Amino acid sequence: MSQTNDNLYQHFADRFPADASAVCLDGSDGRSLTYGELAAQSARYASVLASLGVQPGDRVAAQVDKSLEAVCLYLGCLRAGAVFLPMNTAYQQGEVAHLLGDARPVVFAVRPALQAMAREVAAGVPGVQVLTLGDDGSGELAALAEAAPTDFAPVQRSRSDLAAILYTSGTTGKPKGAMLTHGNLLAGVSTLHAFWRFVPGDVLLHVLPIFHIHGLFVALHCALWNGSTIRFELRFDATRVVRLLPQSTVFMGVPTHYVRLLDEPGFDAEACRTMRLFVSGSAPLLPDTFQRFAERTGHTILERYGMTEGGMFTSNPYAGERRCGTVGQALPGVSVRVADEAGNALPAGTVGGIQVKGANVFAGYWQLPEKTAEEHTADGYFKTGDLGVMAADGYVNIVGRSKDLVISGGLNVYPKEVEEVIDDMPGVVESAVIGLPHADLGEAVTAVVVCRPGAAVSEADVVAHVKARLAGFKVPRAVHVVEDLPRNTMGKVQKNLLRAQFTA
Ligand code: MLC
Ligand code: AMP
Repeated sequence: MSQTNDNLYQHFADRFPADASAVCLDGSDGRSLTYGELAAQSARYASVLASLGVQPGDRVAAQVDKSLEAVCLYLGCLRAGAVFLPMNTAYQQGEVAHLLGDARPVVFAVRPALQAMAREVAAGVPGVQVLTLGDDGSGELAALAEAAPTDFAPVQRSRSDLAAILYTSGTTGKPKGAMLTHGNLLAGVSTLHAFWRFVPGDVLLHVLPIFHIHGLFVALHCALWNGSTIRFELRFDATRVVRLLPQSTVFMGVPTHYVRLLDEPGFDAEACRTMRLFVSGSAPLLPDTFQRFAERTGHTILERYGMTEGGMFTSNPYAGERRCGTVGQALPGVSVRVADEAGNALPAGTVGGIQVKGANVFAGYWQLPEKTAEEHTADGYFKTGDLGVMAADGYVNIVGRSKDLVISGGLNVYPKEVEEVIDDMPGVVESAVIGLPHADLGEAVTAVVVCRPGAAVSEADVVAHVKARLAGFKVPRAVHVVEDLPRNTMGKVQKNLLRAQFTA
């Protein structure tokens, strides 16, 4: 009996439109790919990876711009049975070095402009081959793909085989690799596709980066599963979005996108006349944004909640009440509970840790079995680090985080990582990094710094120092120099007091 192939690509391909000339990716740079071309191009990338020695289970890292090629490389990885490791294009040398050293990829695809840096980093990582990939069909990988065959049978994969590793930071400041299997991604996309009622003819307006789960595993996957046309915006531009909405039916974004759309004069019910769904997530959607959006457009944003370690956990309903300030109820197939540390579910209305379990929840942290065990309860629930309250009818409110985390424009910034960089500056004794309310970004990274007596460390010095070492979105938007940091009797810095002191 032949074995089912649970390679995620095979499942996508089984659902691609019968008409191979149907448009899949319609890029904002004027380039596009039909479903037939997507199948042929991703086969070429799979062939190239195999010819470079990539075996099933090997990692393939990519720090490339959002592009048609980036999607084909991703799908090529799946087809070749490789494990895809996407990186934020804003990551600096030190951040890239950690990921490469930890994941040990066989191939590292990089933007042509950054190849010198990539090659320098890769020189310290045995076995990695660096190849360039531009966003316009240029680069070494694209040239190899050009000459490769357009057929490649997807490598046999079971649901428990790894499909991707996405790095996510933690309280230790060092990013850990969340391992996602073909089965995790299949469970995620099939649930969301049904729950959000995708229909033939849906057109997704895609504005998110594709190196995080929101843009890659939520938005792109749902559209591919549906065989939809994707208006593929290489960057978010609110004015363009308003222009493209009348040719689209579904939009997914972070709250900052919605705040910026509301600032657009032409954004109204007429611009949204063909739309059937607006989804928000990755950061809290403020009630003010939710309400103003409804008044302006007549649409109620559907807020959902999830995490790199498992995709989506809860969602407001498609047809029922989309309750403002909540992230909805557990998705089908996902168990969500609000519990104490020991894993005892708490009564409705009580604040506790949000814990989740389901086929979409990850397979653990790459080569960190102890950390994986620490983050799970004895009965197999993953501890998200988010604090919430569940109502009697299952709607969840996220009320805070037990993890020390700032979310800026939908991107996570772990204070510890920024503090370590600032503390290394000559003249600095210590620092505390906090998130303060910000109208556009939700939260703004803010540093509070204690200097050595007589040392002159300015805001500009701190900003320049961090900017040279970490991705731009982690750079403090404001720096306050203080005499000392408030501490509790245990010696722990009281960040709540700092937040209160510096909130305008
Ligand atoms: C960019 N910059 C940011 C920033 N994004 N600063 C703080 N926070 C951010 N999020 C800085 C850059 O470093 C640069 O600084 C300047 O802003 C302009 O850069 P840009 O690239 O032109 O910015 P812009 O296009 O305005 O980007 C804003 C944004 C983007 C909101 C469109 O950040 C974005 O796409 N966010 C979505 C992230 C996302 O996909 N999150 C999902 C993660 S998955 P300088 O100094 O160089 O000028 C997840 C799970 C889940 O969370 O539930 O979904
Ligand atoms: P990441 O680790 O980048 O995947 O980010 C996941 C985190 O984003 C979660 O643990 C939450 O803290 C936060 N998050 C995602 N969706 C929402 C939401 N709708 N409301 C509030 N926080 C959210």
